[in-house]
Amino acid sequence: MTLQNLNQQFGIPQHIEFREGKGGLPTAFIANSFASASVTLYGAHVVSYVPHNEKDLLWLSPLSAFEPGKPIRGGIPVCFPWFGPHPSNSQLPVHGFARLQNWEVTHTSITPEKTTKLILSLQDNEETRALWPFTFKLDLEVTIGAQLEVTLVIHNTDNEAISTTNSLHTYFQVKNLENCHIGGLGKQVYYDPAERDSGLYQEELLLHISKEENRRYYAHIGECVLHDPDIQRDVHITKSGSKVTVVWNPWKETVQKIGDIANEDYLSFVCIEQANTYDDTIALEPGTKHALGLRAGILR
Ligand code: TA6
Repeated sequence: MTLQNLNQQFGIPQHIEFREGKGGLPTAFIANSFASASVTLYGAHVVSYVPHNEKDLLWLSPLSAFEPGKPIRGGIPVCFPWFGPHPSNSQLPVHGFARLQNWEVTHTSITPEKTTKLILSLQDNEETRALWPFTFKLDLEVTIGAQLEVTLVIHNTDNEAISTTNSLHTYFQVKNLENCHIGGLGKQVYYDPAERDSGLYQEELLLHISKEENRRYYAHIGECVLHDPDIQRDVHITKSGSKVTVVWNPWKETVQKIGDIANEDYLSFVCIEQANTYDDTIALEPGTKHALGLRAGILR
């Protein structure tokens, strides 16, 4: 659909407009009395969410590609139908194909609370069926208000049961990660892939990151709070439909192997991801669905 058609069918004056964004990608630009945000149709990728008078909650790498076939680095990548490397075929795209597909706009509206809602959808196609032989439909529902709300709804439209791991791989922006703490993960158990996913225990209440971390808290359903003292803000992050929370930062050595993150930028973000993986793999019978939700906002 052309940008003109998108605006005719789904544009809402003073709320949502479709324009070319970075790399010329068709992008939904949302602005209302609470915040502004942008979402690319490629990947259904929320690339920015800026509450009024605040800095962006999300981090977007200045070195990110914005071109079909490559994932966007930052914002909220949608990982589906597998999280991380494919379990048996390392040739297949890491974190699945959803972030590499063009999604369609299927709904826009103003809610009774005057927030703005956008739904992007993806159905199986020849390319996805070559990688994963099932029919499915995904809806990514994004609501922009005083908080950012994102829900990934996975519909099994196949005649067979499907099984998927997935995540909202959210990159939060911070001023300097060395000064930040994450609350809500104390006294929790986690796996670390570098330790062969052996179970580890976080004794301390606040997590302070001072090295590469890839913690998969596999029984965590509660809130996380990202404390950023340098900009005096606490970002509250809650979720639904997920029992796994992942905290990832590559730190100064591994970042040098990642082409689309500048070496010094590892201190500008931390990923706090809402995931379904390990024992929380989602099995869906034909005709059923699962919703994975994220809500993030600033409380002072
Ligand atoms: O969720 C953490 C993780 O799986 C890490 O292992 C790291 O590879 C990261 O995601 C980024 O993956 P990407 O494919 O976007 O480079």
